[in-house]
Parts: sequence; structure tokens; C-alpha cells
Amino acid sequence: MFLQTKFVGQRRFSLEGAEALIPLLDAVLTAAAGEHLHESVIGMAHRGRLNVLANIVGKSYAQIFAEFEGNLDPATTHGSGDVKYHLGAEGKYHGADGSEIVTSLVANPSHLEAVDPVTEGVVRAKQDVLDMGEPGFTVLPVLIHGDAAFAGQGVVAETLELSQLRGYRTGGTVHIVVNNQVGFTTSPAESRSSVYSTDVARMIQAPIFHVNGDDPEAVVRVGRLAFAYRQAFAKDVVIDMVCYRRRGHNETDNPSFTQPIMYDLIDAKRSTRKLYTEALIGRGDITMEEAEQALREYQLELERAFTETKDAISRPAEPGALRAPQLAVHAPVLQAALPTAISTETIKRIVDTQVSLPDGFTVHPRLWPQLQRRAAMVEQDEIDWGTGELLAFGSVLIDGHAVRLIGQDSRRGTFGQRHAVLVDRNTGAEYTPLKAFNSPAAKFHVYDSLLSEYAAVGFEYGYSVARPDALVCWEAQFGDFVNGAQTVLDEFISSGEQKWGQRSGVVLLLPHGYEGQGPDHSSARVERFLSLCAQDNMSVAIPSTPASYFHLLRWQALSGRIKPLIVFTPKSLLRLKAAVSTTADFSTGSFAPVLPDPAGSDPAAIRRIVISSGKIFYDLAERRRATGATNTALLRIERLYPLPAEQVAAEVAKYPADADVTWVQEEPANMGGWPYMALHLPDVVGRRVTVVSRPASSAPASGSAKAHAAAQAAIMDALFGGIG
Ligand SMILES: Cc1ncc(C[n+]2csc(CCOP(=O)(O)OP(=O)(O)O)c2C)c(N)n1
Repeated sequence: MFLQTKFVGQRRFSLEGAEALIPLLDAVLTAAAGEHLHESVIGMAHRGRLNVLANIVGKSYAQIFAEFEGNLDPATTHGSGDVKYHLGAEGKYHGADGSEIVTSLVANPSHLEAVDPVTEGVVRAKQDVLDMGEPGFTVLPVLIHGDAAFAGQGVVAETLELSQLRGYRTGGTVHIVVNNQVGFTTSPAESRSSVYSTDVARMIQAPIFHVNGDDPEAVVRVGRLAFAYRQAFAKDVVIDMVCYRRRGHNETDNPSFTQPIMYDLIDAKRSTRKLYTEALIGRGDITMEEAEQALREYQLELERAFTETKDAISRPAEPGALRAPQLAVHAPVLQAALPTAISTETIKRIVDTQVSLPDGFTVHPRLWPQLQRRAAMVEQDEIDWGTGELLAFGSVLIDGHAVRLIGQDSRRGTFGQRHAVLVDRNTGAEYTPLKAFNSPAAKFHVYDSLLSEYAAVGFEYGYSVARPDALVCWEAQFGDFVNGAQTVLDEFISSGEQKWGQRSGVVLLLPHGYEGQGPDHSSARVERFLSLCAQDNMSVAIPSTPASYFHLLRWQALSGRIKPLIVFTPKSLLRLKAAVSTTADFSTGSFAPVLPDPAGSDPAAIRRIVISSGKIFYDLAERRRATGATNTALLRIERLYPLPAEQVAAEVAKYPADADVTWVQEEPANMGGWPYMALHLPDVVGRRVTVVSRPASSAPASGSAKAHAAAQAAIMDALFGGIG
């Protein structure tokens, strides 16, 4: 209300009509402090966010006014910044009884409910650190929703579905629906088919309390009950606070155009505060003078803060984002090579876990040879992709960093390449070899996830924000399906640091490659990720060998560069004979963003420099061998962003200055790396760059295996001619 008079016409998404949210949060957080919980993390949208920041998280009125004045402190907004009702904050809630609890509000985008899984991930990460992986659930998640969004957004159902799963549970979330009975201008009859907006929560049998928002004492009672339920059963609980919205969707809207009768009623209605004050006076709990005095004092305090803000030229920074815990990390390393090799003893130690199973454990007879082969690979100097990954995870654990890997069927691996968890053939008991390297602070967490991308990726983003010391990997079943999480990619992963200064080192593992499996099992949309890259916001890589993947993962864990890493991972290369690395590739060297031509033909004879990324290199190398061509050099770019311009230029400079440069990719010309390379490569190599690819296409790949083979052959023919 105060803001309404001072900042006329500014949007603030007021809580008027739903004021009881504040005593409700007070009841929940005071109870949480009473139970000695460590912390509470709140995720919410626009409605009442400023009130929550001021009254619950302890953001100063002066700071809020300063932001309304447009005095956004560059230290809090980092780069492009965001509108004031999206910023996160960290503070402490001080209850009236003197109790206190650390409380943070997670930064969120406009996309309603997108912050739900992110908040859960943040909470789980904090719990994993505090509780050392045992379920103590000492951090409380609170999610505040709008009624229309709770009913309409599918990610709500996905997030509820996470709540009891081993890999995701947080010991129960207190959900509060601020049910003001209208969504923007849309009435419930148009916005849901369910009776209540909260009906979606019935699927997890959560208790749902419907409570009258105009009865603050009932609201508080329900808040205490809900928290007690969470503590007793470690399950989600929902409070449906039925209230109203005194103003339009925001303060510039006129709601009577669309809900005239409702707004006649609301206009005639006395506010919750007035009704409650009258009730207290009527009951003799306070006098009229005391009530007026309290209101006057509060308004004076606001006026004082407002005047100070007007006077102040700048304000000291307050955290605009959920801060990562203080960490002893190295200075960020980007271009410089970070030593990521491990000793041959460590290699042996890690590989030995595959065949040193507990007494009495019966591994599946078909799997046993596969595990034995891993040990033999080191001897034979032919380490495959699955083993390379094992070496990365094992050595990162040995180096003292937790590893969390989660995705659909990630424990076995979609392509049967991982077997991170072994299942006893006779008893069904589980054994996770890499847990041999667990320490209290650095554990190996590997889970199969629910069949979700949106909530699943959101959760890992949140987890990684709160745990930058850990290697946090989300794996897609096939990379194609990551587009179900596009909101998280656009709003959090690629832009969270720029908007809110919120850093994440999350790793996305996205199986990608054209192998004739049709339009939905081929492309993780390299082009889309590259279009999101700017200002060094993340890394995008397509490692082409097990050792390259190994060094990349270790680089991500050890470099101190806390940026998301997108990895396009292989399918057929998992078993391709040519795509193995030697033991020395792991015990020496580091991640190389550009791989030189391994053939070592005479540089002076080169007429064409072919640059590619990922699996197509093996097809190119094979066709070059088959045709006996000696005039073509094959370079690989292992990390597309940040583009290793100097290294690419240095490799190209080894060949004649008039040699042609061609970018080759499996993807259609409007997809893959080309749209990005077409913009940047000519400058890097100092000459025109042509492309050989599938023709531009609306669908990413053909549905026919025959058409696939023909298109792949056409790419090779275009470069090398027919085999003859
Ligand atoms: C995913 C998404 N779609 C659409 C919008 C635009 N939008 C902003 S607020 C709003 C209505 C929200 O209604 P409700 O959830 O009941 O919350 P309220 O504003 O009433 O508190 C809409 C449709 C959005 N922000 N996010």
C-alpha cells in the first residue's frame, strides 16, 4: 500500500487481499526454528514477493525502495540484471518469540512454477552437505504458488512426483497456494477442470488444508499443523489459502473489465487487517488506541526508510542471488591447460573396483565378462568410453569432490555402457563399486530419475547452485528429450549468472549422433545450445574420445570455473573399436579443446582442411583411409564454446595458407555446429569456410534407416568422391 502511494503506476504485484500469507509464513518458520531446523528455502512467484522479502527474508525497506527508484546495485545484479520482483535474497527470519532461522528466497524467472524443482534441488544439496547424505531433512522447502499456475503448470505435478523419490526427496515441502480466485484476468471456470486448484496434489495423497484467508488465526493454526505434519511424516503438505486480489493482476490493470461483479464485492469489502483489528478490539485483546499507534509507527518507519533512500546516492550491496557456500577453489582456469591426468596406480585402483565384488555377491553372468573386460582394457591399452567415464568419476571422488549422476536409467546407462550399480542376480541386492572412494564430504550419488526433463533438469540446476564443489551431472535418455526442459535451459542454465549472479556448474550429458534412429533419437540440438552462448556463460563440448571426455569431466570438477557444461555424448562410439584411448591418454595430458590430425601426413600436401566435431570424425577418417587420400587434414573441435580460436588457428596454420577449409557435420545445415561456425570460423582461420552437411531440414533427421545411410554416404562422397 505504501509503495502504491510512492511509486504510482509501478508494478509490485501486491499482496492486498492475501495479507495472511505473512502470518502464515511466520507460523511455519517460527515452528521450524523451534525444531532447530538449519534453514528454510522459499521458492515463489511475483505475488507478494516484495512483502516476503521485507517481512520474512529480512531485506531492508531501504533496499527495496532503492530498487524501485531504479538504483540497482551492479554488484547485486551482475550484467543484465533482472526486474526487482525476480531477485533472490538470503537473510534470517526473526520470529516474534525471539527464534530465528536462516531463510533464503530463490531467484526466479517470470515462468510460473519453474522455480519449484530448482528450489527442491537447492534444498537437497544443502541437506546432503549438512546431513552427510543421511536423511535428516534439516532444511525446509517452502513453495508459494498462485492458484491458476498450480493447476495449470505441468511442472507442479512433476515436482510433486519428485517428493518421495530417493534421488530427490527433501523431507516434505510446505506448499502454500495464494488462492485469489483469478489468474491475471482468467476465472477458475476457464483455467482448470479440477474442482480445486490444489487437486493435483491429491496424486501424492498430500493433506490439503483449505483455509479462509480472512481469518488470520485459522491460517496460522493451519500453518502450524502443516509444518507438524511435514516433521512427523517427511511428506509434502498443501495449504490452500482462499482469499482475493484487491487490485488488478498488477497495479496498472483494471480488474472490473473482466470480473465486474467480483470486484464490486471486493471494493465493498473491508481489508483483512481492518477486519482482524476490529475482531481484536471487539474481543478486548487490544484497544483502538493501541491499534492506531501500531499502524502509525509502522508508517513512520516506512517513511523514514523512504527518505533515507531518496537521500542516499548508492546503497551497499545486498546479495541478489542465492550465494554459493564459500569454497576453497582454485582460480578459474579456462584456456590454460589444467593438469587432469591421473597416475597409472589410480587407474588400476579404480578399474579394480569393477571386479572386486563383496563376498557372496552374484553378478549377472552376462555382465561379469563386461566388468572383467574393463580391467583388461587397461592392460591392453584400449580404454572404452564407459571405462573412461568410470575413471573420471572415480578420480574426482578420490580428489575429494562429490559426484551426483542422475537421469533416466543412468545407473545402468541407456546403452548398457555404465553399470554403475550392480544388482545381485539371486537376491536383487545392489552394489555400487565407486562408493569404495566415498568420504564423508565427497560421496558418489547415482540414481535413476523419474521420467521427467523439466523438473529433473531444474532440480539439478538448483542442486549445482547450492553445491558448486560437486560434479553434478544430469543425463538425458537421448539428448533430443532435453527440449522438455527448455525453460530451465533458457531461464536458469544459460542466463542465471547474467541475471542474478547465480552460478552453476551443472553438467548435462546429452546422447547425440546420427545413426538412423529417426528424428527423435538423433539430435540434442547443438545449434540451440550454441545460440544461447555468449559472455562466457557456459561450456559446450563434443568430446570424441574416452580420454577427451575423461579430461573434460575432471576439468569441470577441478578447474574452479563454475559454469554449466553441456556435453554431447555418443551412442555408437561407446562400442566403436576405433574410438578407444590408451592408458597413457589418461595418465598424461589434459583436456585439449582441439585435436590435431592423428594421421601425420605431409602438411605441405594438404589441399583441404576438414574441421568437424564428434562422431563424424571416425567416418571421415575411415573414408580417407579407404580412398587413400593424402591431401585432406582432419581436425576436431572438442569444445565448441568457448571456441578455442587460438588453438584452431594454430592447427590450421600448420597447412598451406591456400588450403580450403570445410566444416563437416552430420546435422542438416540449419542445425548442428554450422550456424555458429559460419559466424565465427572464417575470422578464426582467416579465410572462407564452406560446409558439407545434410541439406537444411525442418525435422532433425530422417525416419528411414536407408535414407540415413544414403545421406551419410553423400557427405563422404562430397568430400572424398566415391570409393570406386
Ligand atoms: C509459464 C507462464 N505462462 C504465463 C505467464 C503470464 N502470467 C503471469 S501471472 C499470470 C496469472 C497467474 O495467476 P495465479 O497463478 O493465480 O497467480 P496470481 O497472479 O493470481 O497471484 C500469468 C498467466 C507466466 N508468467 N508464466
